Amino acid sequence: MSSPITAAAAPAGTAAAAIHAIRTLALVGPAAAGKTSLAEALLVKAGAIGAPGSLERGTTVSDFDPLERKLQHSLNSTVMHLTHSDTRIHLIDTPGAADFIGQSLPALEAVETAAIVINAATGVEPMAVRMMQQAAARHLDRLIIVNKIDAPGVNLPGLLADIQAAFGKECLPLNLPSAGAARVVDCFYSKEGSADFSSVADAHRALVEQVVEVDGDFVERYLNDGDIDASELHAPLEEALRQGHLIPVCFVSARSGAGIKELLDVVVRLLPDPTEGNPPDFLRGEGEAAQPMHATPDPDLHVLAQVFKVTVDPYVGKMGVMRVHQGTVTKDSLLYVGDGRKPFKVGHLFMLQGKDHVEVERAVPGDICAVAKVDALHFDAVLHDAAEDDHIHLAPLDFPVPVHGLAIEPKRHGDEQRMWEILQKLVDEDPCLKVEHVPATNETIINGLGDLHLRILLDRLSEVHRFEVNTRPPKVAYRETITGKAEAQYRHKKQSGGAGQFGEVHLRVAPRERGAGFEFVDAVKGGTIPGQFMPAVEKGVREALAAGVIAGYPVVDVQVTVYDGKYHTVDSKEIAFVTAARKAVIAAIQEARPIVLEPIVDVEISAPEAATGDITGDLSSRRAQVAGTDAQLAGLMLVKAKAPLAELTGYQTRLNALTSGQGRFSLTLSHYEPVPPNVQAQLTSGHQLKDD
Ligand SMILES: Nc1nc2c(ncn2[C@@H]2O[C@H](COP(=O)(O)OP(=O)(O)O)[C@@H](O)[C@H]2O)c(=O)[nH]1
Ligand SMILES: [Mg+2]
Repeated sequence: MSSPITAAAAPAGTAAAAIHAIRTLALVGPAAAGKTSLAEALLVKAGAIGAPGSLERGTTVSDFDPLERKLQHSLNSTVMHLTHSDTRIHLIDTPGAADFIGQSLPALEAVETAAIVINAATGVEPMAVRMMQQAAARHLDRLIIVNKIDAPGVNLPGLLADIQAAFGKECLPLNLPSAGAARVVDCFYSKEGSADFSSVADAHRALVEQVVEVDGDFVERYLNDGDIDASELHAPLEEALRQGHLIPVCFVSARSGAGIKELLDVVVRLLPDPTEGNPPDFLRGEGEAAQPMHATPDPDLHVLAQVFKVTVDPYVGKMGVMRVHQGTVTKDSLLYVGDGRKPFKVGHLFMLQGKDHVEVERAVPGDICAVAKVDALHFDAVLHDAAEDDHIHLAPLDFPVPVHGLAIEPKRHGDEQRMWEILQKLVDEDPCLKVEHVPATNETIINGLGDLHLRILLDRLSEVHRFEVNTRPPKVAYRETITGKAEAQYRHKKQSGGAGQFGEVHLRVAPRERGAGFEFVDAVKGGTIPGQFMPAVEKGVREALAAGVIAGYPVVDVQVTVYDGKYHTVDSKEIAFVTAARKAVIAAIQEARPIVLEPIVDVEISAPEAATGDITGDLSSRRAQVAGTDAQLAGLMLVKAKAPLAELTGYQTRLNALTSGQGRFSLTLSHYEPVPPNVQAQLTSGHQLKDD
């Protein structure tokens, strides 16, 4: 079946040649590896900016946000571009802290190559491992950049061995540090030169042998001739990168400038253009029925672009940053947002240089550009110019589920609506932030990935939006259930003036399996409650269960069987049966050995090995069951446990104290369990049923 997206549309143009002169690169990896500094060094070397800015003064192209300046940390991804050897390079700098992975992961949707930046001074860190895995899962070409080779006391040969141990033997240097890391020497095109360790000849041979392996003909030639000139290896090299059969390693110092020019050359000469990477996994259709679909990096086809970043500025409005995968976007383009029925006109098209916008005429496949003031834009939206094409989307990213909750309310009464609107904007910018209203506890909860994540959100509320809020730990979403069976009946009878109210309900309650939910059974025989009143009976039962009986939390996992009752031809009204059913079920539950259930979560704590004993000891005092510990890279230990969520209020503060701020943890809901008797006594004491 031919679709308008894949059928040729616009007349053939000349932009095709331009596509081969585009490269896209995301700088990912741990915080403080020097990604932002590296981006700045690359921009300066290529002449895109005059002089390097200063991280300390907040004048770098990336890290321009006032909060980034205050914290000296990237919090957002930043899009930049430069030109080197007539090739346009789109660069995305990303934050390294795990709490901001909602900003760094989407960068992988916009590029052919993920550059994992490793800090030579601290070695292979967990974030490098995580991003390496995520990039592999997206079938991206991968490049390792070892930064800070100038730093005192670094052991670069040891680090290279660690990199190969962590990511495989396919991690091979394209260049080697030389002259005491003052510069680097190429070992792909050349076979000689002197390096600080290893040898250029050995590194060259290792590279060529790895590259030819993807093509039998080249293997044969190599075996016959003993060498193949690097200039002939372009095609197999691209293939090796696509297959992950080669992960090149480059050495640089963003500070001294060593290896920066060489890195630009590598990007232009060896990294894939938009036609040479693995095509992104687009899907067409919904759910199970979705079919894989290929975007073709051809400027003359219909437009297919994907929004991987949204910013909502209080003054400029909503801006969507997109990667063009197919077709050509111009200021005159009419683009549909996903399944939307009304296209918007692009109007102004920008390329970004950090916070600065440069207006451009067109963007072709491989380009990263932005449109502003389009409210319908949202993270992950696919933009296209064929009205008939529906449900095109990229395979979703593997975002962690945010469960660090904080209850939030406006300082000023009556500002609830405005708070909700501002929160919605912040949530729009970060796929790992969620805001929800929890009816069970009547709270607005913001959920993020960690303490820092939420702290930044609150800073933004007050500093950017000038909105003051109160926060507190969210109430724990306890539940109630029963452990025995019971029966009860209730007659509701009221005589007021002329018409009366009459309804009588007899029912039984029985426990159901945990997680089985609520079941309502109508076992009335002989019309003692006429069928027309059964919905009212069920409504009364549901109302009572939702409001809770012994502690004010929803009652779950019960079966309620209504088996008898009485009615009155004149005075029976729906409202009478609602009330009778509510009172009957409350009475029955009170007799059925009711208990309170609490959420139990799976906790995973990553912390320095030395703190393991303190952490497990502390967990035990929180009624947790430690399930095990796993050694991780770089002296870290992963502790897994199951714990009552109620015991983890403010846990990050405690973990910080136990690990000098090094510990991180994540939570996921496991199941519900009865609370211990003393906790139950606490939760039920003073609870009063609402009477009417
Ligand atoms: N010695 C040395 N320090 C560097 C280098 N690159 C960055 N830094 C420093 O490392 C720290 C973190 O840099 P930054 O660019 O913010 O790292 P990011 O978190 O990965 O973006 C800053 O203090 C930089 O000055 C380098 O090549 N050598
Ligand atoms: Mg940074």
